[in-house]
Amino acid sequence: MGRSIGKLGVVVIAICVISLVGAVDVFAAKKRGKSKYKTVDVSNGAALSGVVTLKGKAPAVKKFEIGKFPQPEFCSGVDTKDGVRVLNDVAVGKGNGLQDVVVVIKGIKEGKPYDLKKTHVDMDVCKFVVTGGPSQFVGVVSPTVNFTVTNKDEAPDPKTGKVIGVLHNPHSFGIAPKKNPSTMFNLGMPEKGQTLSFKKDMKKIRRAPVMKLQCDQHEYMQAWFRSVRHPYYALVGTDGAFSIDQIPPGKYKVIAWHPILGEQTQEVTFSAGAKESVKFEFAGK
Ligand SMILES: [Cu+2]
Repeated sequence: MGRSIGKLGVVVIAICVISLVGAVDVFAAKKRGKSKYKTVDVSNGAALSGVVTLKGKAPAVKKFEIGKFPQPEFCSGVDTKDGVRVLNDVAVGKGNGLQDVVVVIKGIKEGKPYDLKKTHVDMDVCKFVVTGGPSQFVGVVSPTVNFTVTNKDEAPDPKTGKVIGVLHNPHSFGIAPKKNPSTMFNLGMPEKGQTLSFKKDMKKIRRAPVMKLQCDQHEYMQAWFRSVRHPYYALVGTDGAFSIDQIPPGKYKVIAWHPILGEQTQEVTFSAGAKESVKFEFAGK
């Protein structure tokens, strides 16, 4: 029975397998190509400037009893009063400027160079500090860009008095609309000076536009990130203002995203060399 396939059968099966592997390969390449950004010369590009503001009062700050979490003495070194650690996750600056907002022009496939090298976060006095500015609470991530975290904390051990590293446990979640948050990485970091790199895990952000970072030891340690695939984004300054240049002419959706207040979209048409401006206003209480 086993011999009944014969030589012709083996050849046919081999051809089928080769074609199938080839087809999968072509499909994967197409998929990769679709999301890949290309650098090209942008002559006479357009520019966008704008401001993001909050109308009304900011929601109340989040409060945490510092004594409920490990190393309360050391961790009360920042943002803490009378035993209460404060997380100000809707911060407003000059002229009601809303801080910690990422503005992204969507759908640009080619244009000016994209030079995001990495995203780095320090854990400093039990606080996530997003480096590179202007926000320390919000940053950007990309599926192809490394994400690194450094633990800068040490404190006396409550039992022995010996100075040891403060254990932090950075835990990140990919957050997509209508889906439950899913873990991207989750690792304990007990040593001062320890740096971990999460490059592979960042690929998971392809399925979610937003990443939340929290510490499983200290709930008040939180930071947020928006996924970007090209250089046409900006983080607003402490006054809520931003600008983006060298935009290839075209009609695009511009989004303003705040981790707590959500997302707004406006459509903007850019002609060559034009200077456009937009205003985003989020509603407070
Ligand atoms: Cu921690």
